[in-house]
Amino acid sequence: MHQPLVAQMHSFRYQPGRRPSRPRRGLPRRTLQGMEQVNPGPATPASGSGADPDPDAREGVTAEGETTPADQGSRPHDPRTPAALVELMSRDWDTTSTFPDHPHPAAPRYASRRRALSALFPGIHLVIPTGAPKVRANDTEYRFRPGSDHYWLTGHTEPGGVLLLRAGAEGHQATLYLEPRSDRSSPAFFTNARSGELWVGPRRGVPETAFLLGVECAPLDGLNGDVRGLGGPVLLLRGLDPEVDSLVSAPGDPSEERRLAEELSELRLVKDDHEILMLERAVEATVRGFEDVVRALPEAMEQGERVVEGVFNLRARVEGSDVGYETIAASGAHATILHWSRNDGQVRGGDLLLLDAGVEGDELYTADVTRTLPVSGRFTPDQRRLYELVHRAQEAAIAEVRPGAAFLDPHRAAMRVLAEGLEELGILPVSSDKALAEDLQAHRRYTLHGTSHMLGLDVHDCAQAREEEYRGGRLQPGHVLTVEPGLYLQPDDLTVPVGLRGIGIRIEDDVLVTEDGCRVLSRGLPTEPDELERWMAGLRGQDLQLRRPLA
Ligand SMILES: [Mn+2]
Repeated sequence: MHQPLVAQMHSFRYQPGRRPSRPRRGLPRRTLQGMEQVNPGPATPASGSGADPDPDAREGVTAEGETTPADQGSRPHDPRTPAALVELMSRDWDTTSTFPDHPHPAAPRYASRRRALSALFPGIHLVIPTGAPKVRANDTEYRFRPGSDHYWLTGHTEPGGVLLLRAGAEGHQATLYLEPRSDRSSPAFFTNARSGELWVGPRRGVPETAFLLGVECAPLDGLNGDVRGLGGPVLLLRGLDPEVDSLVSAPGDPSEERRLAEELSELRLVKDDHEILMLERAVEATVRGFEDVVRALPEAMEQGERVVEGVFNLRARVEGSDVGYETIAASGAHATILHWSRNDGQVRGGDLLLLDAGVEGDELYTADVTRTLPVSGRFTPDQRRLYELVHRAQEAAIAEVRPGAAFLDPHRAAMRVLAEGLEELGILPVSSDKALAEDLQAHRRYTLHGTSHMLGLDVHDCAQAREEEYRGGRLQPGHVLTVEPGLYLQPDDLTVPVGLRGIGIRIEDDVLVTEDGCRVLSRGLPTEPDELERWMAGLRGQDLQLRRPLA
């Protein structure tokens, strides 16, 4: 039986009819009737009210022997369910169908992606899981986010799904395995807190998903037998769902299995028109999130970086699925810490606030944008000098983005500008030419990271693509990448003039490679320093406006 890992843990820990009992010390406990009674132990049958000494027990709850066997997914604090209640709950529901009205408009696109993958692996069965829910603490989980490759191939969004592409004489036959509905046709709809529809809301079932997404679907519990029954080689996208991982043994040569992840990443490098539209929408929502943050700066100066994160993330929930990655709300010297996402510091009037954040839209494509803002609305002369240097580096990098350019050309252009600027500031210990040499890279003490990565369903998209197709490859129309040079002068760096220490600046835009050059998708947020100050001044005094602008 295949179940997501967490479900398996539940069923392992809490067997039907056997609630784990708390440690008992055998001391007399007061019953409801005020009688002293020695703990009767879990095997003692209850006999009317007051007989069960468990304070969690409620009136009407009967002995363990009468507990429904369908309570898989119940937690220790849930009341036990008598058979009579199961019977009562199981009848008198309106059975009007909730079948989808029409197939998903993107269904043909998912099918053609599966065909493209199929063509690369003739005669090899492919297994692509979406992943299981992840535990946050105890019995609470993070909100589920589908695995990007699985989603890209199916459009399926529910946890635990597995796509099987069965190799045959004429390509692959696709089957999407998913958990059937836990609807009112079985008591689990109210006894299973993990998947019962009274607890988690209606889900899409097997026939509904097959109709909606245009792919053959089957119940998840058939996966195990079907995978074991496959003849011939099987490749699995490993690391997403531990239980599926255990179904397929790794091939002797690990590069065989890696090839599946590589090919998927490489197929996702060039975005189609719809993907570009989704990225544009995510960027537009992100622009509004940055506007929200500027409006909230007075509050942030009272309550700190948490306000910045919270306000941006509110926009992400209002307009999309979530944030595409942990928001970085880094004020003052926190801006020199690349992945500052604790966001629990202060925001002071003279600080620069580095905000690196992206809305992930309803179809899971994410923006990834950074602006570095003077909290007061005006740069100090030192801040402006450094900001202008990073801005020049970013302009030089964007000028290199065009079809046929090396992926690293924008990075090299940005590093040249930054190294020369650091030399002029007297910070580099050697000349910029020497610093830029492959065997030294001295400027990187202050620039730290690469300038670009691909962007799409994942913030660091297509991460498994081979070197020669990505980092060492050439840009093509339909690539979407970030351009994000930064300068980070650590507060404790003795090579930096005292007045410049603790300043961190990054400017990041999302850029689409077009037929003849590029288009900056995030132009809605200014980067030039005077424009940035004017943009901030224009938002000053405005209240938060959560409504989406009318299209
Ligand atoms: Mn980025």
